[in-house]
Amino acid sequence: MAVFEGNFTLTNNLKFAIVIARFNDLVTGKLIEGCQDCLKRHGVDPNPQGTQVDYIWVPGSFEVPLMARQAALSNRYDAVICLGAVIRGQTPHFDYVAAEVSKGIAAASFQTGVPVVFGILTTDTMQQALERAGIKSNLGWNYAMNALEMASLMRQFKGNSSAAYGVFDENVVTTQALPAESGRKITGRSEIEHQDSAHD
Ligand code: INI
Repeated sequence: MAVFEGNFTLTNNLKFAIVIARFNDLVTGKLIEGCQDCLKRHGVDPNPQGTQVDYIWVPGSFEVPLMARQAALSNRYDAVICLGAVIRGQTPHFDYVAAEVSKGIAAASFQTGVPVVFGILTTDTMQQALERAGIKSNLGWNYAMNALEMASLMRQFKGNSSAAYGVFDENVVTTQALPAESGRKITGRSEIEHQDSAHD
């Protein structure tokens, strides 16, 4: 038997997408800085002109899951980091937006087999959000750590022939009925990749 565990050192080949909501960009801009700082200190080049990190901007947190899923399906990234800030004080829609974005991000990860990190702050006030985005601590750093760990864990798991990766992945995909719009039954990872590349 084996133990699988992510590490934070073999990072120079890892690739990430960061999907960021513009809404509350005072907060999300700070989360990006925390992410970049963490990635850089662990050997990942966060430069958008470089080869390791792409940045995808969307209007608000509600739109994050769609682009996270697209990024995961593109087969370009080891992990996707989602950044947003949903603040209760600003809208009666808080509960709807917060619920949809959390469900959507979980679905994007399960459906694609790619780690998708939930980096959406849900707070009562702007003050609380800012405290988590740099004033007290910066959770952007933690989200990047989660992405590094999951990216390296997935690489190890896929690379180990004794791990039942294909069976595991096939179960996840078929039970999540992905993607509904295709009208085709998806039976495994290779077919998802094939289907996605047809849209590129
Ligand atoms: N989007 C956020 O990211 N955070 C919020 O706090 C927020 N509020 O307060 O409404 C918000 N709304 C926009 C939403 O995410 C969508 O962009 C919009 O509804 C269009 O689909």
